[in-house]
Amino acid sequence: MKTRQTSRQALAVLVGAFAIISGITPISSMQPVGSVFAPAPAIAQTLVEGKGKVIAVTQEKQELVLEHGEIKGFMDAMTMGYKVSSTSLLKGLKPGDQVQFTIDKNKSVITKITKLKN
Ligand SMILES: [Cu+2]
Repeated sequence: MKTRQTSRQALAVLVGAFAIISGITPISSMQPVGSVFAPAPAIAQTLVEGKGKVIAVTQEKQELVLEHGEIKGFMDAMTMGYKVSSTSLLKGLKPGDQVQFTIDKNKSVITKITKLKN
């Protein structure tokens, strides 16, 4: 008896939750992706993209020296060393390669590198 009551209550909760979820879905699908969950755009804003040429690759130090062009809103054109978020990002890179890269401004770390055709 007690068990049956409990499972009935549980079912009612499930049905209620489903109704709430399906009721919200049409509203949230009208919003731009990410606006419902605020943290996503805030994280995206710390990422900036740049283009440059690989000067040196230092696997041991997890570092890449780049001669890069101006990165709007972040820094002017210069040659400098950057840490990378993972050594796997350095794989296949060699001096002279043209690359496009994404930097996390807060950590000053390269999180993504794409090799461009020379
Ligand atoms: Cu720089």
